[in-house]
Amino acid sequence: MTERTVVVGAALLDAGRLLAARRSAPPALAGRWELPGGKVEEGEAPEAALVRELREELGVDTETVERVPGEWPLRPPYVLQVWTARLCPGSAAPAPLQDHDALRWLAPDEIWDVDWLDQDVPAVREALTRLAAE
Ligand code: 9L3
Ligand code: MG
Repeated sequence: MTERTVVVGAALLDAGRLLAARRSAPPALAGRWELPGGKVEEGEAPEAALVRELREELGVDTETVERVPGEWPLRPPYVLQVWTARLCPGSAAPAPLQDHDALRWLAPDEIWDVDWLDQDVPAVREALTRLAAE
């Protein structure tokens, strides 16, 4: 039995801004904002899962930069881990292709303007300290 499944989220940073994505599903989470990402598959490295999820969900080419320290509980058995990431040169701009219906690049003073998923708030707070160092 798998007792713990990692969900990876991206603090995608560009020009001193953080990307926030508004979920369109499931109904319980729709309308709330998150760090985009998803479940790590069996045998997949978390950083590879994150690059794959961002390609699927947003149509972008990215690379992970560093792990944001910490791990946050989601609905069991899921836990959230977060990496900072950046767009590769020549990547398309992010677009809400699946699971999202809006995207925003947030400057540090706009971070709390969106209604983040409760479970993402501590991760966003940590990511914000990295945004200030950009
Ligand atoms: N989740 C929470 N915060 C996040 C992400 C990427 C995911 N930043 C939660 C929502 C779902 C579960 O993890 O309940 C799996 O995510 P997804 O595969 O639906 O994106
Ligand atoms: Mg997802």
